[in-house]
Amino acid sequence: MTQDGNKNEHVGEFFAKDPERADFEFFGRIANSDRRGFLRNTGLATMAAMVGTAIPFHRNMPVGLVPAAFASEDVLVGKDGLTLLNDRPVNAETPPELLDDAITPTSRHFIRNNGLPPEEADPATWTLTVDGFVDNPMELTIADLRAQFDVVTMALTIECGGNGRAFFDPPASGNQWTYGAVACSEWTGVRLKDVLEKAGVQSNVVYTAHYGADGHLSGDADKLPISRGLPIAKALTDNILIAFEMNGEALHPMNGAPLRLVVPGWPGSCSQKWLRRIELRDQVHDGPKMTGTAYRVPGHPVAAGEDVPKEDFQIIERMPVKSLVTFPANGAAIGMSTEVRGHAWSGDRTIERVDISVDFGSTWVQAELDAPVNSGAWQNWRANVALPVNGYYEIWARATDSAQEMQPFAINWNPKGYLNNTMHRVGVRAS
Ligand SMILES: Nc1nc2c(c(=O)[nH]1)N[C@H]1C(S)=C(S)[C@@H](COP(=O)(O)O)O[C@H]1N2
Ligand SMILES: [Mo]
Repeated sequence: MTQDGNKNEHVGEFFAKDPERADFEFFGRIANSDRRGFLRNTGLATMAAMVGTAIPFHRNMPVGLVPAAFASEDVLVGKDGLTLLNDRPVNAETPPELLDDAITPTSRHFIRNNGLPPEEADPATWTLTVDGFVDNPMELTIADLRAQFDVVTMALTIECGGNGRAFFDPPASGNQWTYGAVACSEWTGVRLKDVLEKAGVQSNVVYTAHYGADGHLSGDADKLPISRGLPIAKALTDNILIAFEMNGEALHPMNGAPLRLVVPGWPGSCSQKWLRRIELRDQVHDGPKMTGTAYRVPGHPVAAGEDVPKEDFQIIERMPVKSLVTFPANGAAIGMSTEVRGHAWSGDRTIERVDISVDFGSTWVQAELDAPVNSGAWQNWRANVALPVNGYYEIWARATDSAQEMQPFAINWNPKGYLNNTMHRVGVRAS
């Protein structure tokens, strides 16, 4: 698999091709002389999550052994039905029909890794450093966070900036996400704002910088895979969490255990996983994947395929208005009358309406739309559609947000394939 491979690969196939490498990539397991290799920490937790329970005899498992449970099912990376886009680093997305729940179960939350998850992720000894231009630099354990700040639970939407990249023409390099690099789980943690205020934000601060514990793909310990930040005004809004629980349980190892940021409505890359340090800076952060063309788009519309000078690129802030049809599934056979449902979201805004068409956009019906359960959560919608005669239909969904921005029909092309918020189309056969 190449970095920008189009081919989807299931974990079983990956193990079949090169079992020892697969074992290392997924579980960090390296064979010793008798082909045994200990599964430790994250690796063991990942495998246990993948099979759904503890593995009492894991010490006896030969390296490269395909757990039989994976071979027969579409099970991926501790997850349920995710599509693997890349194995190094591990990137996997969720088919839209598996995102039907109002709150995304952990097993269906996508995975976007830029590097290698840390080996050691012990919540008891993990610390978070807050430093830079602050009055009181702090080093906090997770127990300190729980004891010193309000602990809150919020449903928050994370969408990768590159979700929908697969549909750009000419194609853009990077993970070929289709629809499923988005999720809205329930996160428990403390507000970033409360922690920054306790540290004392100095008047010259303009940006945060986030540092995680994951390793660079090169193995070079001095290199970070990704370190991004936020304008300080955004960092001080009250729906950004430093989270230590996901859906009422410890974070999944691939989703940043034991501690991560969750910044709803902005590119997922702002939500640093395996969070070790937040630094306050007197200039815009310039860490890996903050500069050049990473998570940046031209500040003006460009023609498809156009060469854009580097200086025209600007950092992506809020994610645009978007919706997903989660029922029925693309390709489904349905009855003549069906409920259609899904979610809609727009960074830093609310959704005002969702319209559905079953006749290629000629006519639209307005869906019933729920308010967000809290600021930063996606909104659920549903509509009943009755179809006139047997045949093939496309269900289109189009969300409009509180600033009257509407999802486009055609992609606004950009060189790296970010921010694709075109309408979701689902093909069905009705009889
Ligand atoms: N430390 C660290 N944090 C990270 C990343 C990463 O590679 N390393 N990937 C980012 C990107 S690009 C996205 S889209 C989200 C994805 O979160 P998830 O893997 O929990 O779905 O995590 C972000 N946080
Ligand atoms: Mo991302």
